[in-house]
Amino acid sequence: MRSLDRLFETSARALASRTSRRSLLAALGQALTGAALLPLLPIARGSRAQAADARSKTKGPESCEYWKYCAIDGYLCACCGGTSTSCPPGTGSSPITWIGTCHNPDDGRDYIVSYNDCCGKTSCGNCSCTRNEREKPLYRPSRNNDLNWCMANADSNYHCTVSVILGVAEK
Ligand code: ABN
Repeated sequence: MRSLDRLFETSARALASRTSRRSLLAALGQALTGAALLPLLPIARGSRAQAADARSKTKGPESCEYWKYCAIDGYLCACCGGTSTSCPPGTGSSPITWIGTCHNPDDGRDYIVSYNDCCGKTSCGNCSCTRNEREKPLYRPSRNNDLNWCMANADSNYHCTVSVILGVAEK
């Protein structure tokens, strides 16, 4: 047991003679700085960016849950070769439309949105989306959106619907 004590004492003294207080403080400082910088490593930021990307895909222009579609009734043009604001090639926008007011959760504002039908081809059939917020039943025809807004076009075939922001709704 005494020889074990002596062994530890000798090695502790040898280490103390080789290590200064300054080098001990420097090592401690490096360890603390490293720990503080850990959350900034790209791995952490990458995983957060991936989660945001996945969220935007489920609630983006090809999803019926997208905020701009709150009063839509039709096929989403974003799933039919167009975008949420432009008609697919070979179709034209209806001049008469349905108007809604939708809340944008990203900036907390309400926007006036026009739902134009795209006309000139038969029904697209992709991404059917019927939300119709604040719509009234069919017996109030002027407040009902279950209409083919292509009725005034030369080719009244309905293909899909776009949603165009007209402005911010004033309170
Ligand atoms: N506004 C889209 C639509 C077209 C035809 C019939 C009902 C709704």
